[in-house]
Amino acid sequence: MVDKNIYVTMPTLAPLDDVTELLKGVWERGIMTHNGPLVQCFEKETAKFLGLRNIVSVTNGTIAIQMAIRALKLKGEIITTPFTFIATVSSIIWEGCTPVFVDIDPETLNIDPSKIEEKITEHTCAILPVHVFGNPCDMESIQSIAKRHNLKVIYDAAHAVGVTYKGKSIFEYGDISTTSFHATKMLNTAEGGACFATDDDLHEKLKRLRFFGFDDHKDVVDDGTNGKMTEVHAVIGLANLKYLQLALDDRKEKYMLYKELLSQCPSLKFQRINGDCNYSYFPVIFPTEEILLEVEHKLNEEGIYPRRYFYPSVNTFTQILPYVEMPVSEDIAKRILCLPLYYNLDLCDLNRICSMIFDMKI
Ligand code: T4K
Repeated sequence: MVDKNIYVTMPTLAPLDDVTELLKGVWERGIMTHNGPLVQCFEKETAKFLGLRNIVSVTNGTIAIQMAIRALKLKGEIITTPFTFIATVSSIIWEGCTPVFVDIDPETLNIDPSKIEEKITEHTCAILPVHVFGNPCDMESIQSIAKRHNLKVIYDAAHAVGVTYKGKSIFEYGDISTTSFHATKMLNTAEGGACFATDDDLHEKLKRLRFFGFDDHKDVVDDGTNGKMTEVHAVIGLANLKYLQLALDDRKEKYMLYKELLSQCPSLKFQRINGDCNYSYFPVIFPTEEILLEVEHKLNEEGIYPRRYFYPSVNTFTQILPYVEMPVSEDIAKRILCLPLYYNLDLCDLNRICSMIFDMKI
């Protein structure tokens, strides 16, 4: 049954024939996992596309963050943003560290570097910012704060596949960057993710960590986990990788069209992009939560389902964390809505969504 509703996103999928062709090889070899040939090929081809040397593919973007924390042997407080998906923060907690929130910049929606130093204590071991919606953080400021205080930096780049910053891949900044290849991301392996270390020893360590901590001789030399990507996920990734540039170009075109059309509504605000972006989401900031809810309701009536990424602000999850006020993040979280944006989104539907919002005269 074909679902005619329009959701916030849909995976960009290669033609099924591309996938079955690759799957045949998996069936013939019978190698399903444990760093098989297609996982290695996926890593090589993805690294080539992104202009990178080091990539360690893993099972998802959450385990990628956990492995990064473990690889850097972090203990104590990790400074992060409250305007993110819960996985950023739960990974910190799962690794036995304490998340310490720093509020965001209301324009870029990324962590506000001018507020980081006041949160640094003798227990702070790292900064873990997020490139929210693929928008690069102010990495110069973050790196210089980290250097001054001898802190590690992990960038949660779950949204940032394909983003470059100052001429190189965004994954080449900090000590480690992590990403997600979840079905909803720019490049998807259904479930999947990766770690990108800027140091070769760390890269080798991450490879061991994803494989129970084994070295090449099957000695356990690190405190590892099971983070291995399977051959089937690598098949999906390899097939989709061929269409990544097409998807990136398409996404940018649609983002720009949305922005042009919605700029006619003077009260709407958009994320300020810091240089390059992959335009993986189209977030709109409404003047009030009431107006957002009215727009959401009207779109829902037409079978259109935008999403409130990220709502509520993560610092308000009091079941798992003590509440600390984060006024900017809490305010933005209430007023932000991501409109449908994906490769198969029909331009007529995009125009229709914009007209519906425009007609509300907000
Ligand atoms: N860091 C950040 C900053 C993140 O945003 C995320 C994940 C992570 C870390 C962790 O990475 P992973 O461990 O997930 O690899 C989604 C994703 O599950 C999650 O990956 C993502 N961020 C988060 C922002 O969004 P939901 O709750 O929106 O998923 P769901 O099922 O409601 O899907 C949204 C829409 O996408 C649906 O309305 C329809 C469409 N869809 C979804 C799936 C799963 C499809 O068309 N096909 C599908 O298979 O979480």
